[in-house]
Amino acid sequence: MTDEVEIPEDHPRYQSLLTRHRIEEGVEKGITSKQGLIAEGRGESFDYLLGEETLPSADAAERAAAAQLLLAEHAVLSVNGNVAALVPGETVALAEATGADIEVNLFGRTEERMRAIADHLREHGATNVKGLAADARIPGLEHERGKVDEDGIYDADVVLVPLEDGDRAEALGEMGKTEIVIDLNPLSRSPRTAAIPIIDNIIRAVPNVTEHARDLADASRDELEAIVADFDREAVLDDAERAIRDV
Ligand code: PTJ
Repeated sequence: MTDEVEIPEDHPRYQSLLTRHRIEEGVEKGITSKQGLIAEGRGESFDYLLGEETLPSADAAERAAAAQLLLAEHAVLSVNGNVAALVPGETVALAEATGADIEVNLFGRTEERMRAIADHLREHGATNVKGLAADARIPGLEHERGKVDEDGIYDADVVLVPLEDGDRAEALGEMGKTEIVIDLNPLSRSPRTAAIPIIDNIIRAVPNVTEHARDLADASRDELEAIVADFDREAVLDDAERAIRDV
């Protein structure tokens, strides 16, 4: 157990320290992998360069993501050890706002971590957590990493894959899924292969996609399709890269 850390809310890097603390707790609870700590450090450095705020271009991506999730026949939100530690309740809220399923899908899959994450999500209000059946495979990925549920990610037409490694993002893309990727690094392979890349911290991105989904709840299919059609993925990637270069 770590000592309980009291982070004063007026600390200039409050959000970043809180995020770090949640990841640390995730590791202690057996939810987050040690590699997840490294991923967090990488993400933090990009967030710092992006000004630790949602760029207007990322907000546009978050609105397009909401529209795409609402249009989906079967949307699935993929949850790994970092996502579970950082935004468990927020992920449940997004699933409720869009009618999406939640599936635990791990890079470093072990049955213990799968169970710990599913329990953690249930504690945060999830009623149906997929990923434990593991009765289907993502083609092209070796055994453990490729395990998915047949009635979950395997069947989905739209998948939200936050903080994903490039191989799996590519393999899911090759299965014909429409991918929404959340990743702070605009140069990373996963957002570069996504139909909708969201270059933002997951802590800000998931609640904002939910807010857009609630706002679009009564929109017609035509309106939702227009939002997706007008979305410019290249502009989002270029804008984030420019923001980092112009720091
Ligand atoms: O829980 P598991 O076993 O599925 O493992 C998950 C990790 C994240 C360890 C695994 O997928 C991995 O190794 O990922 P990578 O290749 O390190 O990529 C993680 C990406 O997420 C990097 O590009 C980071 O910049 C980005 N990232 C890290 N923290 C955040 C983030 N993006 C958005 N919000 C964050 N808070």
